[in-house]
Amino acid sequence: MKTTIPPSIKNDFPIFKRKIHGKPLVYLDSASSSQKPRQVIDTIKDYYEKTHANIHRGVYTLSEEATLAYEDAHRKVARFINAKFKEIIFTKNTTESINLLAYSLGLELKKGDEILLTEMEHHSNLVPWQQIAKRVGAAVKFMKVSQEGELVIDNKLFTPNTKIVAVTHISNVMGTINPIKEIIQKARSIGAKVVIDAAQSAPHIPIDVKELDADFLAFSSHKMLGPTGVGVLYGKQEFLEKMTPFLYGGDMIKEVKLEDTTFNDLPWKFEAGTPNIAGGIALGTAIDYLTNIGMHSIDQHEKELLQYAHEQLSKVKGITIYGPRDLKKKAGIIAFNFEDIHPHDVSSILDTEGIAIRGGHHCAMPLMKVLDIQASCRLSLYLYNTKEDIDVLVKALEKVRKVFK
Ligand code: C6P
Repeated sequence: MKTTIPPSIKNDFPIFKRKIHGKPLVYLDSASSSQKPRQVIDTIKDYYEKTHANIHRGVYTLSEEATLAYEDAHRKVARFINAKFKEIIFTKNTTESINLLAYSLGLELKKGDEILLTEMEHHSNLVPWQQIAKRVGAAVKFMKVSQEGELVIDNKLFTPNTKIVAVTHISNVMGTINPIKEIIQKARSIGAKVVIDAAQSAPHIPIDVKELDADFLAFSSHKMLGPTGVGVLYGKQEFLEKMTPFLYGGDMIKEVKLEDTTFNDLPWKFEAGTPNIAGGIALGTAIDYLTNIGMHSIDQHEKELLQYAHEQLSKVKGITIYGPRDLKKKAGIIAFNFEDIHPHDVSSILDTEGIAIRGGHHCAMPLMKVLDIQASCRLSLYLYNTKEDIDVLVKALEKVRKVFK
């Protein structure tokens, strides 16, 4: 059976010409960061060769061209998730997008207010809330995670004191797809604002913020074929208009007097200082690339590969897989342990076969505790992966077993 996206797509990604320890690269770590197509790499090169100047400052050709291209990238991201231009803020990464919210929304909380998170959050959607809560005296509560890696949604946690609910859309460890529509509705019924960490969903499945009715949504360019150093924060315009900026300085102002300052229109009110112009424009190219292939096709392709990977890995003796057994509840991420071999050792030996997977706590230490493990191996899939990649991995695991026999 063929997968939705043909293996020839790898030709668009120059890195797949590389050999690692003399072997073709099998890249199974896109949840950490994706590889980049030629189009994205060329955009960065072209920009610096032909267009670079600072944005929103000069009234000369180069500055105007750079400004238009950077603003156009915001428009592309807005269309990608069905948002308005004013609702798309470029940040450094998902982590900065969430910090922006924690500092802006979180610092307005009072003693007795509650922030509701889950036990499966990446540290980026946990530590900022935890630390800001300490400052203001708010409480942080957590939705539990079952042994099958699914959220246990307890109505009692949604109280009149809950002001912010911040949840990951897809677990970066187990691939669990959380029922965010249900969570958003519950939050809505108690008047809490909802923050969706879409770092692992926006690159892989179609997202429509209007349909979801999400208040805020954060993701990173580098996990969706774009460059590092650019992140996105979507926020409903009505909320962003009222929020205080997180960073202050140039470009985010309308008028500055020695005594006080008025702030710029959205989205620039939240983009202080010279941004990553080339990176932002190249994110626009990544969005074009993903849109041309189609997010539904990418989703379908990854579902096919996930099923194949599960079938093949389940045949390997000594494998323990974490996360939902029902693959309909799971995205293209598989956390596993192999025999009692440390995930770092598994990863290092796989590297000698040209295979890149991640081993460790995956920046989700509290989840490791819930699963009662120190660490795990993790493979993660994207549009350029093939069934052959899985076959190479499964074969290489036998080599790992031999080394540790
Ligand atoms: N997860 C992983 O290997 P940044 O680093 O800011 O671009 O993304 C942070 C982040 C936030 N939320 C989720 C759900 C994530 O998966 C990540 C990044 C990578 O799982 C690197 S730790």
